[in-house]
Amino acid sequence: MRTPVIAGNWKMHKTVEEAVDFVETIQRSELPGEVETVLCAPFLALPALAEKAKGSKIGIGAQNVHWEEQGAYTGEVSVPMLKAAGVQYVIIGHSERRTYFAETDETVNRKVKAAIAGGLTPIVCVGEVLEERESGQTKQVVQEQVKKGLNGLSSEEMKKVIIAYEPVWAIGTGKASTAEDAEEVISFIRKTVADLFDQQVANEVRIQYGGSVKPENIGTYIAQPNIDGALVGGASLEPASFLKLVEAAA
Ligand code: G2H
Repeated sequence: MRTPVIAGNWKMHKTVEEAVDFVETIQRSELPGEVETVLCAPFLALPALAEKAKGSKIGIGAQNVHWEEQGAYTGEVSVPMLKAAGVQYVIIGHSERRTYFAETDETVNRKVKAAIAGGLTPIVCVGEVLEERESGQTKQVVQEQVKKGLNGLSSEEMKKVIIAYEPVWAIGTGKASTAEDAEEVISFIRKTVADLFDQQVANEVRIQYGGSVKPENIGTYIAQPNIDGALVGGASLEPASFLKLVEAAA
């Protein structure tokens, strides 16, 4: 009932030319219609990618955004700027931004609200660090991130959000969470959404897994009833690997 989303998070990889080459390569293959396919690229590549992907099954996303529309915020990019460039999605609150750029649940919340108000689909990342997992706090941590990050949204707004559960210890480490563990946390996140909003919203909202997803393991995640696709870093950088991920989700 929920359309799975496979989103590549290229992080700080690819020049404009490399990004365009990538899209041209994957456009030579038939993408399955029943999977929402998204590429989240560095800002510089976004206008060219959005132009290339226009009218195709590929959606284009940014990896960050500011909550104000304009102003004296050196180095930042706003929702209307992304919209004008043809961007449709934005990753918000990735753990790398929380860790290296001091993002908090409060800034995540402002960004989510701005994204939705401006017509972008937010992909909101939550996840625990290793010490939190080892001390049994995973559910408490993700519940807090979901509550604060999505605070104040209406049910209709919440249905537009995509949540990505990314255990921080599994990111780029090759140590993926098992599909069963990811399913347990993701079904808990869905229950949290039901408690905060209502059951219908919880049934509709897409929740992805992220953290060392590869063509070899994606099938195990997709097979879980509550996992609606993946947010993929390293394995999204090569067209052949990315295509395998999309095909596996169909
Ligand atoms: C988690 C993920 C993409 P990777 O950050 O968001 O990266 O697949 O390389 O672990």
